This record gives sequence, structure tokens and C-alpha cells, in this order.
Amino acid sequence: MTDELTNGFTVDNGEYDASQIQVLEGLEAVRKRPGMYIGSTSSSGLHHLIYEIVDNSIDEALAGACDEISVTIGKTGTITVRDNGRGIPIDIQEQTGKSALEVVFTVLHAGGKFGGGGYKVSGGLHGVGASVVNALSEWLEVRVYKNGQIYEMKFARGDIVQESTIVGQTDKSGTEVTFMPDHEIFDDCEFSYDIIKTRMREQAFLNGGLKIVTTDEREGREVSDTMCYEGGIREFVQYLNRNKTPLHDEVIYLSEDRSTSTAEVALQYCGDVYNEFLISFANNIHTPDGGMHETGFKAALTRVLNDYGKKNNLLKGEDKLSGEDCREGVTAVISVRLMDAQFEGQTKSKLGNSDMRTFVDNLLTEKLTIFLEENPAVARTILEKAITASRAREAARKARENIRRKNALEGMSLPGKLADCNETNPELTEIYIVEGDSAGGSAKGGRDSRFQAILPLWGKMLNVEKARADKVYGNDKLTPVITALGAGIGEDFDAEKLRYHKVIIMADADVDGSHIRTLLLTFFFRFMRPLVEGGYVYAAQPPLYKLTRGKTTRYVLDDNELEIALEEMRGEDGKGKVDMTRNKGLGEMDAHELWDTTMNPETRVLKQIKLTDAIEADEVFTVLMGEKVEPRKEYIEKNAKYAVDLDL
Ligand code: TSJ
Repeated sequence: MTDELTNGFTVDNGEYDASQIQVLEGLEAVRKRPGMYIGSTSSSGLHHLIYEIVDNSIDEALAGACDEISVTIGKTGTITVRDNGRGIPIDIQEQTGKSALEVVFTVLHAGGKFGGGGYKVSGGLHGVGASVVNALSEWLEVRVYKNGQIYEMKFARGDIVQESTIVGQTDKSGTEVTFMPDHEIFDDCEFSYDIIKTRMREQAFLNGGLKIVTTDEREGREVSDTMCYEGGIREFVQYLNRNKTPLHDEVIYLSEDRSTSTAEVALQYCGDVYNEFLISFANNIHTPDGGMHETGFKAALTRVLNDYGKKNNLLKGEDKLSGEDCREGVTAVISVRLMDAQFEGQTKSKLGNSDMRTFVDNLLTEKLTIFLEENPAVARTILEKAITASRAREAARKARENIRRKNALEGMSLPGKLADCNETNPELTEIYIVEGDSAGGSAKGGRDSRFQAILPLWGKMLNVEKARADKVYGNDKLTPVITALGAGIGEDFDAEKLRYHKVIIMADADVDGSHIRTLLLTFFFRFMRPLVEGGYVYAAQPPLYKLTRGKTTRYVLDDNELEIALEEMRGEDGKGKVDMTRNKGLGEMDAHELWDTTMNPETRVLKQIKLTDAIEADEVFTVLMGEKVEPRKEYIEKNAKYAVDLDL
């Protein structure tokens, strides 16, 4: 247990109670180890500062006391967050002798609520709030509009530089915070308007009716967006499905309000997609690893659809739809609010409260059943989709069984085209998946066969976005990839069995190369998701140019580097004659060159493929690989200059 001191800090009084641990320390601790509080000091940590502040305004909206929030990037790169709520309390609290305003910005409170004022710390991923932002800001100013007055307080790197002062009169109420992130702390203090807008759009969807305005005031890129969705997560699902073909017009929406918790679910099935797309939130925080609310959703969806199918003779006798069958082509948003949310797992991105499982399960069991009974046409469409999925999955199971049996019979025989390496510890090995036989040849000649394996691919690759699982399992272009990696596929995939911990896609830096890279990544994304999520996938970066002057050769990765490299090669006088050739393809490099430029761990550049933003990734994959042509054209035109990169 802790005792509260007059300065607002608490001390351990020796009666230890694990459930009530409060770590209260000075803000210097935050400046010493910022990563502990905001995850990192890279772009993600920088943007986290904004969310910590905005979370407070969203809490005010949840309390029903505010309906408008704005987030502005100022001309000089500052952030201003404003709301029209009640304004942070400014009166002095008896126990502490301080105002809530001061406490909010100067007292660090990790993991737990803190005393006085009824001020609740909202559940940001790190749950540490405004004092952390203050500690990591060169300066921060807060203005509270309340009781007809404007109160202002100023800080620098967490220290008070101006006590709360009345600076004017007002007839409005609300809170306004402006801060300049500390350049001593962050690698780069440049805020991204797109990142902010995407996050705020998500929050606007999750808090239906709340108006959020984002603005960029920086010179040359002035822009502003107003987001307000009366339909809440219903509109979120519509938005996520905007490039897909829904099987039913109305988004299905179910909700339940209890005294201490609420649950909302919105879902819609699409015809031209074979994967599921679930996004879940707890207290407005994204839970990419799911948790109890998702578990409840999945269990109930499967049960409700099976029961409906049986009852209405759409499913015969022994037929049973699996969970995956029931989720094929579904886009669903699950949002729950609860007290004392428990976030679990390494990244704290999984909801652990088990009462949320029953809560969401009951919600679907009751209300989805009623919905299906009241909307038989929609119900039939969904059931038909799931039944087709079930048949395809049965075919896929057989195909997969075949792969497995073949492997067993042939003693896990590796693909004939694979040139394996000697090392068997997967942590030390890498496999290059190479496009084309000639490039494969150079790669085999150039590699260090102790730890580098080569798998050449050739011919036209299957587009898995347009094919169901059964086609994928039996596909003769993909089977070698599956067996070489050795970790299975789909539900069977097990990263522990991977034969290589670096899976490197090596394709040309041209349109064809980009195409094959995208196809392979789509395949990994859909059928070996943990491979991508685990950070095992890389793209090799073959050089675009070769420069020679006399006996000196130099390879250049891209156009950005070219000018600098040319200048350096020309020498001091700038007159040296440098020959420049544009590499036409991997196949044109000899084994030696390929090793030097693209395969030697000492000198190569590898790009790790990360899927940090599932929403964006799903969008890119659907748009680029799916059926609809218009969105694909638009996407490619809009992102033409990044096309080679795909930003995956
Ligand atoms: F935390 C913060 F300082 F970073 C911050 C808080 C930043 C921003 C932009 C807004 C807020 C904030 C806090 N907006 N609204 C509130 N509301 C309260 O703090 C508040 C007001 C009145 C009462 C009450 O019971 O009368 C209770 C609370 C929690």
C-alpha cells in the first residue's frame, strides 16, 4: 500500500499489495528512459505524445462533456490539442495543496489511478498521460477555459516556468494544450499529418458523433480535415469495405450497454474476398492481438450461423461450418469499453478480461440470431458464402493433406530446384527466393553456401488474392516455397519449424520484379502471416547503377545516391571519366557482382518487410491484387513514384 505525501507523490509504507502498485517518480526518470514510457523515440514514440494528450479529450467526450476535438500541427512543428469540454479543474485540492491541472502535468503515474479530483487516467497503451508528454517537450503550454476565465500555465522539459495565471476572460469552456517535442529526446521531431489523420479518423469512427478536426499549418502543406461519423463503427466497416463488393447493403450492427461496460459490433460480408478482416478495440485502444472480446465474437458467430443453418435446413445432417468458414469475407469491427481493462502480451495489445468473452458472446447469440430471423435474405446470402467456403476448405484440406503425405513419404524431400546450405541452425541461415533461372544461377554461384540457400522461381506466379486456399495448396509455383521453408501453411504454419530465419525475396528493381515481389508478399501475408509479423521476410536491394572509372567499380542503389556517387567518382577536379551502366536485371550480374552488391551481409542492403498497420496493408493488398480495377488504377496513379517500393 502507499501513503500519499503532500507533494502529490506517494511512498511505499511497506504493506505491499501487488494489485495496487503505483510507481510514482520524478519526471527525470521519463527523460532518462523515454522508451519505457512511450515505446520508442522514433516516429512512433513521437506520435504517441499526441495520442496521450488526445486520450484525455476523448475521455471528456465519453463523459458526455465535449463533442469537438481538434489536433493542429503548428507552423513551427508544434502540436495543439483543443477540446470544448469542462476544462481541467483548476481549484486547489486539500490533500495536495495543488490543482488537478498542476498534478496532471507534473506527477508521473504509471499503472494505476491517482488520487484526488476524480481525475481518471485513460487507458493509453502506456497509460501514463500528460506528464510524460510534458517531460518530453522542450516546452508545453496549457490554457483552461472555465468559470468565465482563461487560465494559463507553462512548462519547460517538465518544470513549471509559469504558475497557473488568469490571462483573460471567456464565455467558452474547454482545454487547449500546445507542446514542442524535445529535439534532445527524439531522433526526428517531424510530425506526419497522414499518421495523425489516420489515427484521428479511427477515433472518430470509434466515438460516433464526435467531431475531430485535424489541421496542418506548416508552410506549403496547409490542409484541414473534419471527421465526424454519426454511424460510428457502422461507418468504419463501410469505409474499410469501400473497395470491396459487399454481399448485403446494410452493415449489421449490434450493441449492448451495461452499467460498467459496453460492447458494439459491426460486420458486413464481401463476395470478392476470401480472408477475414477483424479489428478490435478495448477502450478505444486497438488490440491487434485480439483477446477475450474477439474470442467471444468468433465463438458466437460460428455457433449462431450453424444454428441458423440447421434450423432453416440450409445445413444438412452432419454438415458443420468451421469458424474460418463463418468468417470468410467478413469485415468486422468490435469495440468494447470496460473498467480496469487488462492488456496482456509482450506488446500489451491483447485484452485479458474474461468477462468480455461472455459479454460479446451473449450479445451476438441474442441479437445476431434475431437479426438473421428478421432478415432472411441477408441470412441466406451469408450462409451460402460460408457453405461455399466450407466446401473449398475441405478441398484445401485434402490438397494440404497431400502435401503432408508426400513430405512424409519422400522423407520431407526438398524441392529439386533448391540449393540448400550446410548450416542447419535456422537462426543462422537465409534463403534467397530468386526470380528467374539465370539470376538463380548467378545467385548459386555467388552465395556463401555455408549459410545461404537459393530457391529459383520461374514462370507466372499465382495471384492468391484471386484464389481460394485449395488452389494455393496445390499450386506448383508455391509448393516449392512451402516445402523449402518447412513451416507449413495456413492454420498449420509454425514459425518454430522454419528452416531459415531470413527469407529474402530477390527480384529486379523493375515492374516485373515489383510484381513478383508483391505476389509473394501477398502469399506470405495471407497464408503465412506469422512469417511477416515475426519479421522474417526481407527484400534484397540490388543496385540500379554500376559506375566504373579505370579499375574502380562502384554500385549505386537508387537515383538519390547516384549524383553523390558520380561526383565522388569523378574526383577532386570533377573531370574524371566515369562509365555508368544501368543494371537491367539480376541475371546480368555475374556471381561475383551479385555477391558483392546484394548478398554479402557485410555490404548488402536488406529491407525488412514490416506490416505495422494491418488496415493499410489490407487496403494495399485488396486494391492492388483484387478484382476491382478502378481503385487499383487510382492507387497506382496516386502512388506512382512509390510503385517499385509498394511501401510494404
Ligand atoms: F491531460 C491533459 F492535460 F493533457 C489534457 C486534458 C489535455 C487536453 C487537450 C484536454 C484535457 C481535458 C481534461 N479535457 N477535458 C478534461 N476534463 C477534466 O479534466 C475534468 C473536468 C471537470 C471534471 C468535473 O468533475 O467537474 C472532471 C474532469 C476530469
